[in-house]
Amino acid sequence: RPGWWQDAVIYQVYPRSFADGDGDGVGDLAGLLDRLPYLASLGVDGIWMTPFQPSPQVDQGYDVSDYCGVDPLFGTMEQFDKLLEAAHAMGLRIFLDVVPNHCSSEHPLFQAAVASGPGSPERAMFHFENGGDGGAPPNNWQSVFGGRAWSRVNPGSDSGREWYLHLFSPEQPDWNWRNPAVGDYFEGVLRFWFDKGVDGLRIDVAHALFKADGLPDAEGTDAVVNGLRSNPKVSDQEDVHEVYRHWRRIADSYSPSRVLVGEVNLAPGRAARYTRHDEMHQAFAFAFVKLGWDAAAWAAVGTELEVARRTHGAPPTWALENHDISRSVTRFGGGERGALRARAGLLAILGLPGGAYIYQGQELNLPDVEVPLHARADPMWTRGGVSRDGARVPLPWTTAPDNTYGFSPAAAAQPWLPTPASWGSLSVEAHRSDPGSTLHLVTTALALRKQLIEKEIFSPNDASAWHVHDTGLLICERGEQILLAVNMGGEPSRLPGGSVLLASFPLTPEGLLPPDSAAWILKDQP
Ligand code: TEU
Repeated sequence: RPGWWQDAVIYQVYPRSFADGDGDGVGDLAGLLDRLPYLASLGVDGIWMTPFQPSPQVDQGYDVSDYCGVDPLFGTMEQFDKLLEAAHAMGLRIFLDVVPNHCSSEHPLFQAAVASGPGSPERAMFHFENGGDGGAPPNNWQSVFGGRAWSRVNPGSDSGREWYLHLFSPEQPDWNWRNPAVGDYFEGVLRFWFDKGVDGLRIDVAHALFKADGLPDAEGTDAVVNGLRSNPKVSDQEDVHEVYRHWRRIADSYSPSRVLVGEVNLAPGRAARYTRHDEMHQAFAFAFVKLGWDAAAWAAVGTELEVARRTHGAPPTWALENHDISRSVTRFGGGERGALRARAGLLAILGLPGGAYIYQGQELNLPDVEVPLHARADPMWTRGGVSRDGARVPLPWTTAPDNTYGFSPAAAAQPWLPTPASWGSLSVEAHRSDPGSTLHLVTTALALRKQLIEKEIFSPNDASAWHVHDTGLLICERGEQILLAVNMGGEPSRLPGGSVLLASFPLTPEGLLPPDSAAWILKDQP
């Protein structure tokens, strides 16, 4: 179907926490292959896999040392080929993560850059700069994970005035995109995976590849608050768009159905510029991903996204969760109420016009886990920031009272992050046996969504108009025929006229929408 991605639903797989095939406590390709039928039965259009390429795993694979391989921790290239074939046979598309802003400090090109010294072609592929007097770094930029964005090349040596740039941890040196050799290198990476038949690529920190010319200091507080979003010197530089125009031509040269989706962590108006007709196909609606349970904020951001859509043409790409943020159950207040809200929020985004991404475990309404300090693995935490581990705990598949809950084949295995005692009751098995579960709601919503798309009641280019009623009822009018309602107020709420197609929680006997619930409504036709 032309433009299939515009209203596709993609399921994000975080391989190390999805399913463990070999029993070492870390998820892998074999585990994922085994569980593909589960993903097909959900009714999603495809999956996005976060990195499984060879990596020292300092940032759980976002420190890549070989862009065209498979880390033995996750399996082999033969297994990947098999996975791709099996997914395609089930009608599931496969998206992979490409990390073009930085690599691992163990990447052969960075190793060669360090070994070869100033002036070498390898050095020119990264940002090596001389610092100032008295051990001052080249500028005042801060790393997203905390501390400065520069590390010494030879900390021990007296002549060591040289530094290299890393927006994330020191083990993740930034590529220098002003050097065309870097573009050539990544063109090879794109072609490698597209040649294999991969359907889409998710582009990590897509807005940050180019740094301001001359690497000037950031002004005022820009440098010290979270490096990326707020430091205009390292983000959203105009030159980056030429890269995506080029990548779009590469994707199109394979087929008009190959997709690029950007992790563009910018305000809606700026992020939408990355999805102009000749650039990427999608960019996550980040402004939305960060929202709490707040009707006015949803309406304001929804309206901004609608303005951006009208200006740049591409429908938004909705998500409420990913592996970097607190899970929606927890963000929306936690406990029973957080669970109701997360389920309502998910139903709402699945009804909005555009594409949607579901993060693994969202269909099980998993909350954040309070991971014990000694078990935390996130480099953001190690370097003084918040821990993202709580949203990365291995999925519970069964109610088996061991510590893996069906994640690992061996009951004795220790999952790489410990699972809490509540995990069994949140497992796929538990959801399957409960007709009112979130898993059933998601499956029903995805099937209904497909029907509404077929009947052209849902079109990805539908306009949306957002309102908040005094009662805290959020309404999104979608196109001509649909209303999406989310009750973010404290009382059961009357709904605008129409028939309720699907609700996240049963209506009251009076036909009111209970608090913390959402509904898809087909308007009464005049
Ligand atoms: O995330 C980019 C990014 O901006 C995040 O680090 C974000 O600022 C942070 O998680 C706070 O929410 C991508 C990946 O999704 C993330 O897992 C990686 O750690 C990061 O890039 C570096 O590759």
